[in-house]
Amino acid sequence: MLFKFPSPSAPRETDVTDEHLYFTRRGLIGAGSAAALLPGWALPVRAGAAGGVVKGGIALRTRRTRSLAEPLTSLDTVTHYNNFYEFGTGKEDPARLAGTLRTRPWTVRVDGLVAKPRTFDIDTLMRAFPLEERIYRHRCVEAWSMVIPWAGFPLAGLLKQVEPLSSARFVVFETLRDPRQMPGQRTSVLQWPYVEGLRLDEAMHPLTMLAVGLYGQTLPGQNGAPIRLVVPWKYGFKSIKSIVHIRLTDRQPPTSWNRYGPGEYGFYANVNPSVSHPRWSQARERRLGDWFPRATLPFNGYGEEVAGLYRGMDLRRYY
Ligand SMILES: Nc1nc2c(c(=O)[nH]1)N[C@H]1C(S)=C(S)[C@@H](COP(=O)(O)O)O[C@H]1N2
Ligand SMILES: [Mo]
Repeated sequence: MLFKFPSPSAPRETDVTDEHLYFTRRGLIGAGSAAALLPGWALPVRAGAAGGVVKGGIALRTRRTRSLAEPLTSLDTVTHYNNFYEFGTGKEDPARLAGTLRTRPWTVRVDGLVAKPRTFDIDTLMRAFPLEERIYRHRCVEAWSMVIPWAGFPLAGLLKQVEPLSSARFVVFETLRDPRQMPGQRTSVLQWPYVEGLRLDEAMHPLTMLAVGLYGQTLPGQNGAPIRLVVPWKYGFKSIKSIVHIRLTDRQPPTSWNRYGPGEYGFYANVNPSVSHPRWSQARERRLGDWFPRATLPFNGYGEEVAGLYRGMDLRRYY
């Protein structure tokens, strides 16, 4: 499927809220209306953003289980302002270059300290777990943020199926490594494959999800097709894309950005306005599409649900 977007000069609908707009228009997605996907009020962040395409999107059946009373970031921004170093270090590189990523066939191996290691086919996974739509804040360590309607399922459901052993304490995630499909892997800007990790209790938390879609469609390549992690109270770099391997272990694993800059990017990476990055403050952020910065919230606003995971820990030390 190929979507073309209306130009930014198309009429804006400021008389309805974003959610209302999205969810009423959503009904039109099945009918193939491109306009159905674009909140018309959103300010483009790209100069002269005259449209763009998302290739290969397929409408997903989801049940909305979590919402936010904040405007959504436009689909155009969500799919054209990305970090995915396998496809270049520029924000617009992934949208341009991720077309070479082949997402079928695709399997996710889940093994390590589990009673029942398994290899899941992506289509089996998408059928096995009821897909939920969850609107989450998404906050990059670079101090920009978005609000995204993800489609996916809790990671806990998948982990329960493989039966973690009592010795398992951490979960390791790995992105596909294939320099033929991922041109950025022909450079050594990061060590490949991209790896990430969570403590097992963080991985089992009900907010932690594996996303297979956004805006009611399957994930575009640039956003981590066909399956990526979403941990809304952590900086965006924890949300590893295009996952092929999940492994349970008893030791805190290395992570790509921590390897790259141990003094700059910690293992925990919880959004924390009071712990600055060594080169810039984390107290504020710019919501893409907004003019003015806003205050960053502890745990990205999810503190009520997740602060208990870190009780008694010095979050300046475990950043
Ligand atoms: N495999 C892989 N996953 C990745 C990255 C990457 O370079 N490679 N970048 C991370 C960073 S820094 C961010 S902010 C988010 C961006 O997700 P988005 O492009 O969908 O907004 O993806 C994360 N996941
Ligand atoms: Mo990021």
